[in-house]
Amino acid sequence: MNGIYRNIQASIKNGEKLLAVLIDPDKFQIERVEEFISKVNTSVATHIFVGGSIVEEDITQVLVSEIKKNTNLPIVLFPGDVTQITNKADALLFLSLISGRNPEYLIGKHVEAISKLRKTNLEVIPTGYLLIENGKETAVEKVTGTKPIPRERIQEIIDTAKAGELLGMKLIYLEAGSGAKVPVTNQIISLVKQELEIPLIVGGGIRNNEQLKNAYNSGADLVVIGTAFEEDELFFEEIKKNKESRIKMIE
Ligand code: 1GP
Repeated sequence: MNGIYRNIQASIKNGEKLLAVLIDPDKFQIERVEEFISKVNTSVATHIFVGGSIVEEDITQVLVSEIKKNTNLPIVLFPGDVTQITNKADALLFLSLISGRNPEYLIGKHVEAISKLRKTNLEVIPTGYLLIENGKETAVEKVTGTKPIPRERIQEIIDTAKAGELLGMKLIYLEAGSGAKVPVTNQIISLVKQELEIPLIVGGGIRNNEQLKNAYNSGADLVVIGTAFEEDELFFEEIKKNKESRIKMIE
Protein backbone atom coordinates (compact mmCIF):
# COMPACT_ATOMS: atom_id res chain seq x y z
CA MET A 1 0.00 0.00 0.00
CA ASN A 2 1.37 3.39 -1.01
CA GLY A 3 0.50 7.00 -0.59
CA ILE A 4 -0.83 6.83 2.95
CA TYR A 5 0.31 10.38 3.67
CA ARG A 6 -1.17 11.59 0.38
CA ASN A 7 -4.47 9.96 1.30
CA ILE A 8 -4.46 11.70 4.67
CA GLN A 9 -3.98 15.03 2.91
CA ALA A 10 -6.71 14.22 0.39
CA SER A 11 -9.19 13.30 3.16
CA ILE A 12 -8.53 16.56 4.93
CA LYS A 13 -9.09 18.44 1.71
CA ASN A 14 -12.46 16.68 1.38
CA GLY A 15 -13.41 17.68 4.92
CA GLU A 16 -13.21 14.09 6.20
CA LYS A 17 -11.99 13.25 9.67
CA LEU A 18 -9.79 10.23 10.29
CA LEU A 19 -9.72 7.73 13.13
CA ALA A 20 -6.92 5.32 14.02
CA VAL A 21 -7.45 2.36 16.32
CA LEU A 22 -4.23 1.82 18.26
CA ILE A 23 -3.17 -1.73 19.07
CA ASP A 24 -0.39 -2.13 21.60
CA PRO A 25 1.36 -5.47 20.95
CA ASP A 26 2.28 -5.68 24.62
CA LYS A 27 -1.34 -5.63 25.77
CA PHE A 28 -3.02 -7.46 22.92
CA GLN A 29 -3.43 -11.22 22.62
CA ILE A 30 -2.89 -12.51 19.13
CA GLU A 31 -5.86 -14.91 19.42
CA ARG A 32 -8.17 -11.89 19.59
CA VAL A 33 -7.07 -10.42 16.27
CA GLU A 34 -9.76 -11.85 14.01
CA GLU A 35 -12.70 -10.86 16.19
CA PHE A 36 -11.27 -7.48 17.14
CA ILE A 37 -10.32 -6.50 13.61
CA SER A 38 -13.74 -7.50 12.26
CA LYS A 39 -15.16 -4.85 14.62
CA VAL A 40 -12.59 -2.33 13.46
CA ASN A 41 -13.59 -3.08 9.86
CA THR A 42 -17.25 -2.29 10.49
CA SER A 43 -16.46 0.89 12.40
CA VAL A 44 -15.60 4.33 11.03
CA ALA A 45 -11.90 3.70 11.73
CA THR A 46 -9.71 4.62 8.78
CA HIS A 47 -6.30 3.42 10.03
CA ILE A 48 -4.81 0.86 12.35
CA PHE A 49 -1.81 2.01 14.35
CA VAL A 50 0.42 -0.59 15.99
CA GLY A 51 2.95 0.20 18.68
CA GLY A 52 3.64 0.70 22.35
CA SER A 53 6.15 2.06 24.80
CA ILE A 54 7.42 -1.30 26.01
CA VAL A 55 7.09 -4.21 23.59
CA GLU A 56 8.97 -7.50 23.54
CA GLU A 57 11.14 -7.94 20.48
CA ASP A 58 9.59 -9.67 17.42
CA ILE A 59 5.98 -9.79 18.61
CA THR A 60 5.05 -6.71 16.54
CA GLN A 61 5.90 -8.49 13.30
CA VAL A 62 3.73 -11.52 14.12
CA LEU A 63 0.86 -9.31 15.23
CA VAL A 64 0.98 -7.05 12.17
CA SER A 65 0.99 -10.07 9.82
CA GLU A 66 -2.08 -11.42 11.56
CA ILE A 67 -3.89 -8.05 11.43
CA LYS A 68 -3.08 -7.72 7.75
CA LYS A 69 -4.79 -11.03 6.97
CA ASN A 70 -8.00 -9.59 8.39
CA THR A 71 -8.22 -6.03 7.03
CA ASN A 72 -7.66 -3.75 4.08
CA LEU A 73 -7.15 -0.72 6.27
CA PRO A 74 -3.66 0.81 6.21
CA ILE A 75 -1.46 -0.43 9.06
CA VAL A 76 0.83 2.26 10.41
CA LEU A 77 3.62 1.59 12.88
CA PHE A 78 3.69 3.91 15.87
CA PRO A 79 6.82 2.50 17.46
CA GLY A 80 8.22 3.07 20.92
CA ASP A 81 11.48 1.59 19.78
CA VAL A 82 13.50 0.46 16.75
CA THR A 83 12.69 -3.20 17.54
CA GLN A 84 9.06 -2.55 16.56
CA ILE A 85 9.86 -1.76 12.94
CA THR A 86 8.55 -4.42 10.58
CA ASN A 87 8.17 -4.62 6.84
CA LYS A 88 4.75 -6.26 7.29
CA ALA A 89 3.14 -2.87 7.94
CA ASP A 90 2.39 -0.20 5.33
CA ALA A 91 3.86 2.91 6.88
CA LEU A 92 5.89 4.14 9.81
CA LEU A 93 5.47 7.27 11.87
CA PHE A 94 9.11 8.32 12.18
CA LEU A 95 8.56 9.95 15.54
CA SER A 96 10.76 12.63 16.95
CA LEU A 97 9.85 13.48 20.55
CA ILE A 98 10.16 17.23 20.16
CA SER A 99 8.53 18.05 23.51
CA GLY A 100 11.51 16.43 25.25
CA ARG A 101 15.24 17.05 25.24
CA ASN A 102 16.54 13.50 25.15
CA PRO A 103 18.82 13.26 22.08
CA GLU A 104 18.08 9.52 21.77
CA TYR A 105 14.43 10.27 20.98
CA LEU A 106 15.19 13.34 18.88
CA ILE A 107 17.74 11.71 16.54
CA GLY A 108 19.55 8.75 18.15
CA LYS A 109 16.93 6.04 17.60
CA HIS A 110 16.39 7.34 14.08
CA VAL A 111 19.99 6.78 13.09
CA GLU A 112 19.77 3.32 14.65
CA ALA A 113 16.65 2.58 12.60
CA ILE A 114 18.16 3.27 9.19
CA SER A 115 19.87 -0.07 8.59
CA LYS A 116 16.52 -1.73 9.30
CA LEU A 117 14.52 0.73 7.18
CA ARG A 118 16.79 0.18 4.19
CA LYS A 119 15.48 -3.37 4.02
CA THR A 120 11.80 -2.39 4.10
CA ASN A 121 9.29 -0.79 1.74
CA LEU A 122 7.62 1.13 4.51
CA GLU A 123 6.34 4.59 3.74
CA VAL A 124 8.21 6.71 6.26
CA ILE A 125 6.30 9.72 7.59
CA PRO A 126 8.35 12.18 9.68
CA THR A 127 6.23 13.09 12.69
CA GLY A 128 6.77 15.67 15.41
CA TYR A 129 5.56 14.04 18.62
CA LEU A 130 4.60 16.24 21.60
CA LEU A 131 3.81 14.82 24.99
CA ILE A 132 1.39 17.07 26.88
CA GLU A 133 1.00 16.74 30.65
CA ASN A 134 -2.30 15.18 31.72
CA GLY A 135 -2.12 14.89 35.50
CA LYS A 136 -0.32 11.56 35.82
CA GLU A 137 2.99 10.09 34.68
CA THR A 138 2.76 8.31 31.33
CA ALA A 139 4.65 5.34 29.91
CA VAL A 140 6.27 7.61 27.28
CA GLU A 141 7.62 9.81 30.04
CA LYS A 142 9.11 6.86 31.94
CA VAL A 143 10.63 5.16 28.92
CA THR A 144 12.09 8.27 27.31
CA GLY A 145 13.15 10.02 30.51
CA THR A 146 11.56 13.26 29.30
CA LYS A 147 9.01 15.56 30.85
CA PRO A 148 5.77 16.44 29.07
CA ILE A 149 5.02 20.10 28.38
CA PRO A 150 2.65 21.40 31.09
CA ARG A 151 -0.82 21.93 29.61
CA GLU A 152 -0.93 25.58 30.75
CA ARG A 153 2.24 26.42 28.77
CA ILE A 154 0.18 26.85 25.65
CA GLN A 155 2.56 29.14 23.77
CA GLU A 156 5.41 26.66 24.27
CA ILE A 157 3.22 23.86 22.89
CA ILE A 158 2.27 25.95 19.85
CA ASP A 159 5.87 27.03 19.22
CA THR A 160 7.14 23.46 19.56
CA ALA A 161 4.59 22.17 17.05
CA LYS A 162 5.43 24.97 14.62
CA ALA A 163 9.16 24.32 15.01
CA GLY A 164 8.49 20.68 14.10
CA GLU A 165 6.68 21.77 10.95
CA LEU A 166 9.47 24.15 9.96
CA LEU A 167 12.00 21.37 10.48
CA GLY A 168 10.15 19.50 7.74
CA MET A 169 7.98 17.12 9.71
CA LYS A 170 4.87 16.01 7.85
CA LEU A 171 2.57 15.41 10.80
CA ILE A 172 2.26 16.79 14.31
CA TYR A 173 0.99 14.43 17.02
CA LEU A 174 -0.36 15.91 20.28
CA GLU A 175 -0.18 13.11 22.83
CA ALA A 176 -1.69 13.09 26.32
CA GLY A 177 -0.40 9.54 26.84
CA SER A 178 -2.11 6.18 26.68
CA GLY A 179 -4.88 5.94 29.26
CA ALA A 180 -4.52 9.65 30.09
CA LYS A 181 -6.97 10.91 32.71
CA VAL A 182 -7.90 13.81 30.49
CA PRO A 183 -7.30 14.27 26.77
CA VAL A 184 -5.44 17.21 25.25
CA THR A 185 -7.70 20.24 25.75
CA ASN A 186 -9.83 21.71 22.97
CA GLN A 187 -8.03 25.02 23.42
CA ILE A 188 -4.59 23.47 22.83
CA ILE A 189 -5.83 21.53 19.79
CA SER A 190 -7.44 24.57 18.25
CA LEU A 191 -4.53 26.97 18.83
CA VAL A 192 -1.97 24.47 17.50
CA LYS A 193 -4.15 23.75 14.47
CA GLN A 194 -4.37 27.44 13.60
CA GLU A 195 -0.57 27.58 13.33
CA LEU A 196 -0.06 24.51 11.18
CA GLU A 197 -0.17 23.79 7.49
CA ILE A 198 0.40 20.07 8.06
CA PRO A 199 -2.13 17.51 9.40
CA LEU A 200 -2.68 17.28 13.15
CA ILE A 201 -3.01 14.01 15.08
CA VAL A 202 -4.44 13.96 18.60
CA GLY A 203 -4.47 11.02 21.01
CA GLY A 204 -4.46 9.90 24.60
CA GLY A 205 -7.41 9.56 26.99
CA ILE A 206 -10.21 9.86 24.43
CA ARG A 207 -12.88 7.44 25.67
CA ASN A 208 -16.22 8.44 24.23
CA ASN A 209 -17.94 9.88 21.23
CA GLU A 210 -18.27 13.31 22.79
CA GLN A 211 -14.52 13.63 23.41
CA LEU A 212 -13.91 12.35 19.90
CA LYS A 213 -16.20 14.99 18.41
CA ASN A 214 -14.63 17.69 20.57
CA ALA A 215 -11.18 16.80 19.28
CA TYR A 216 -12.40 16.90 15.67
CA ASN A 217 -14.31 20.13 16.13
CA SER A 218 -11.26 21.74 17.72
CA GLY A 219 -9.13 20.90 14.68
CA ALA A 220 -7.76 17.36 15.01
CA ASP A 221 -7.53 15.77 11.57
CA LEU A 222 -6.81 12.28 12.85
CA VAL A 223 -7.66 10.96 16.31
CA VAL A 224 -5.96 7.93 17.84
CA ILE A 225 -7.85 5.73 20.32
CA GLY A 226 -6.43 2.66 22.02
CA THR A 227 -7.48 2.13 25.64
CA ALA A 228 -11.21 2.77 25.09
CA PHE A 229 -11.33 -0.15 22.63
CA GLU A 230 -9.13 -2.39 24.75
CA GLU A 231 -11.32 -1.87 27.80
CA ASP A 232 -14.72 -1.86 26.16
CA GLU A 233 -15.26 -3.21 22.67
CA LEU A 234 -18.84 -1.89 22.86
CA PHE A 235 -17.29 1.46 22.00
CA PHE A 236 -17.16 0.12 18.44
CA GLU A 237 -20.97 0.12 18.47
CA GLU A 238 -20.92 3.86 19.08
CA ILE A 239 -18.81 4.49 16.03
CA LYS A 240 -20.25 1.95 13.60
CA LYS A 241 -19.80 2.67 9.96
CA ASN A 242 -22.93 4.20 8.51
CA LYS A 243 -23.60 7.46 6.86
CA GLU A 244 -25.28 8.89 9.89
CA SER A 245 -22.45 8.19 12.34
CA ARG A 246 -19.86 9.57 9.96
CA ILE A 247 -21.82 12.78 9.63
CA LYS A 248 -22.36 12.90 13.39
CA MET A 249 -18.67 12.44 13.97
CA ILE A 250 -17.74 15.47 11.97
CA GLU A 251 -20.65 17.77 12.81
C1 1GP B 1 -1.49 6.59 22.97
O1 1GP B 1 -2.51 8.37 21.79
C2 1GP B 1 -2.55 7.02 22.01
O2 1GP B 1 -0.24 6.71 22.43
C3 1GP B 1 -3.91 6.52 22.43
O3 1GP B 1 -4.18 6.73 23.78
O4 1GP B 1 -4.83 4.53 24.73
O5 1GP B 1 -5.56 6.64 25.84
O6 1GP B 1 -6.56 5.94 23.66
P1 1GP B 1 -5.35 5.93 24.53
